[in-house]
Amino acid sequence: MERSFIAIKPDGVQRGLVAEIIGRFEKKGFTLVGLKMMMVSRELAEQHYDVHREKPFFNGLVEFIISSPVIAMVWEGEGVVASARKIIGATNPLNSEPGTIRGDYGISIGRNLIHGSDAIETAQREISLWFKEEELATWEPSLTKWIVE
Ligand code: DAT
Ligand code: MG
Repeated sequence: MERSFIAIKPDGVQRGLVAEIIGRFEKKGFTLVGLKMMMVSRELAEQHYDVHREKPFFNGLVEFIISSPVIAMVWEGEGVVASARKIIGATNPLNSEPGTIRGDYGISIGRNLIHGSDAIETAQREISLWFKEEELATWEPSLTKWIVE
């Protein structure tokens, strides 16, 4: 079953948006299979954002991610990777549609609240970077038959 790595960044936690953000994925019908609150090490932040290592915003991005706790999650469901990106909205919150998380709650690209994997292969890499296998719960909610035909 498809899985995505989703993280509420320090601004989302500091602003008290944890329940609101988790609720959007729950209400959509996706299944939460992993969740932890953590201070992120510099090493993990740099590995997570490795593709952006040469970008001018890389150092600021890493400093931001390690500055305050993050909620790291794995969500499961058919099409979850692409769907989560839609729920999250465009990278720059001023361009994100209203109704998306970034569109509803953000203004600045450096304070865009949430991370979501951008492709299935990226999700697999990010999940194994952030979670040990035993931290993930494989389960089928009894509601599934009322959500997926
Ligand atoms: P996304 O988080 O939508 O996948 P990304 O992978 O291109 O976006 O960039 C990762 C994060 O880096 C993004 O959420 C916020 C930050 N970022 C991206 N572009 C930026 C820019 N031009 N200036 C400052 N921060 C930026
Ligand atoms: Mg990205």
